Amino acid sequence: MTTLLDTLNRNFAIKDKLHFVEGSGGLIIAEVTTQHGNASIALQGAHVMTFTPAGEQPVIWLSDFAKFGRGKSIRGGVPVCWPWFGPHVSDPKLPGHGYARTVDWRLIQVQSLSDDRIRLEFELEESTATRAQWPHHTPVRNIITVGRALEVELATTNACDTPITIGDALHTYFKVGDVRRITIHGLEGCDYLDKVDGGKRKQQSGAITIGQEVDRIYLNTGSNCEIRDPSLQRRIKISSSGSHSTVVWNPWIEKANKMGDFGPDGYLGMLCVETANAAEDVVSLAPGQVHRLVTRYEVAPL
Ligand code: TA6
Repeated sequence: MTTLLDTLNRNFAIKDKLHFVEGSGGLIIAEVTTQHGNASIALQGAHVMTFTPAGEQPVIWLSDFAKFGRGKSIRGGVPVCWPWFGPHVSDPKLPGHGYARTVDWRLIQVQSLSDDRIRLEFELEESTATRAQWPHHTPVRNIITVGRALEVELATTNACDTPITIGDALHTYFKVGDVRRITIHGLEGCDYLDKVDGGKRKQQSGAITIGQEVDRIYLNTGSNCEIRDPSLQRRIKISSSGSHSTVVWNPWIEKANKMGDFGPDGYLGMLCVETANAAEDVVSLAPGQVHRLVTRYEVAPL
């Protein structure tokens, strides 16, 4: 019996660059190897799990205590939040951050690009289960390019004959040496909703530091950001387009323990800086319109 794994390796594998394996929890994983950087991507959720540039520490954080399984969200990597961000606007029974990250995506094409980059394009597989949560025809693709930098593009098409409102995010977990020592630059002066303080609207003064639970939606900003990490002696440069919000999150001790898949002190080694359209920044797509949420991660010396 030909398995999906056999079919993927027959149709898309590239010697020494791309192959597919069965990972924990029965998830199918694309393993990408280039001279400039390596990555692993679960087909479920088109979920980048790891990204490590050549000669560097991993850029993307994946919890050592992450739980893997069909229909389960993964603690770490680049979860795709779509077609809403956070709790569903009216139905609390629907999954937080939408369903995209826990359903199957189909691999549409693989390209071997110049300077040894590899690009994989996935499309969410609609089903009765997804249509029950989202009765609109809005095909969505996730296009992931692996090289010295990691590029992710979430492209939504409104194939309906009426306008559709989408909330989305690339909910990226970055690996840091010690979250208490990092600073985040690029959001100075921006308004944000402080979810740790009742959602109050505040304004950012100076660089962002993390010394307690932080859960903020920075609004009306398409700014590029930078994480400066003195422990790992590096900067992570985050550039984006098609994004009007940036979410900054670290659960700190109590929330991380409650979530149960960070492990002891896991919170110290991670930081989420999410390229998003959330809260008042959700996007309205006219019929036929394509919305592209794009982000790019690259490391540089501090
Ligand atoms: O993006 C920050 C956030 O909305 C936090 O409030 C927290 O819920 C986090 O996402 C993780 O959510 P998850 O559903 O992945 O556990």
